[in-house]
Amino acid sequence: MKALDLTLYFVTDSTDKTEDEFLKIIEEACKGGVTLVQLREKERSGLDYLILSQKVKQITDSFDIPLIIDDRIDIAIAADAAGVHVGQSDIPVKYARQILGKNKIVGATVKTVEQARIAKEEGADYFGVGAIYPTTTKVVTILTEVSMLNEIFCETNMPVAAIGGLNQTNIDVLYDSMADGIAVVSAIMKSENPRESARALKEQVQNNFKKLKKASYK
Ligand code: TZP
Ligand code: MG
Repeated sequence: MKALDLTLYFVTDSTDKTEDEFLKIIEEACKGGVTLVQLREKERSGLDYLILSQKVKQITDSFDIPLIIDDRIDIAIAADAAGVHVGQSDIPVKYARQILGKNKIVGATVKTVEQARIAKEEGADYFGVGAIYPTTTKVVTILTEVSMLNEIFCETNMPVAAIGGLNQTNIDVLYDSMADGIAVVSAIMKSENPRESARALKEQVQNNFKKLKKASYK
């Protein structure tokens, strides 16, 4: 398994895009330097999800970027993705880990310290915490404070990606946080120039996030 890097986690949404447009955005995002890609599809049949994930994996593989599949362990296995991301109403981390084995990535959405402790104990590799800001992406979520993200990190010492409504104009709220990076949909997916948006976001995170700044001093 390639080392997990949450600096700029691109979560995709193919809504309102042709397949060509969608795949092109993923390629551009990879060129811009995203460090992890998650294919997040809510409406597709198993077959469609699998075929799309195979196409996306061809792209991410060519940049050596791990591909995570949202919700569906079966699709992650069939596509030989790097792992899966599960929420609180998906298959619990315990079973995802059991099914996927120790060499795949299992990410979990957590909003409380209790959820984080359980997910860690069950074998999660990282947490997604949010929504930090309201989001226009279709998701059932509630706002989660940066202070909660910090608490989750302090109580579990796990890698944490902040998510929800994040873009270049508002991620300063995370500069002093314990986040290892950001997960974004719209900031890249809806950008006029996904490559440049990815590049600029990554630079901003690397230069300003407390944990990443420290890492680069080593
Ligand atoms: N989980 C919490 S917020 C969110 C998910 C999947 C959507 C984030 O999308 P955007 O467009 O970056 O706000
Ligand atoms: Mg889910």
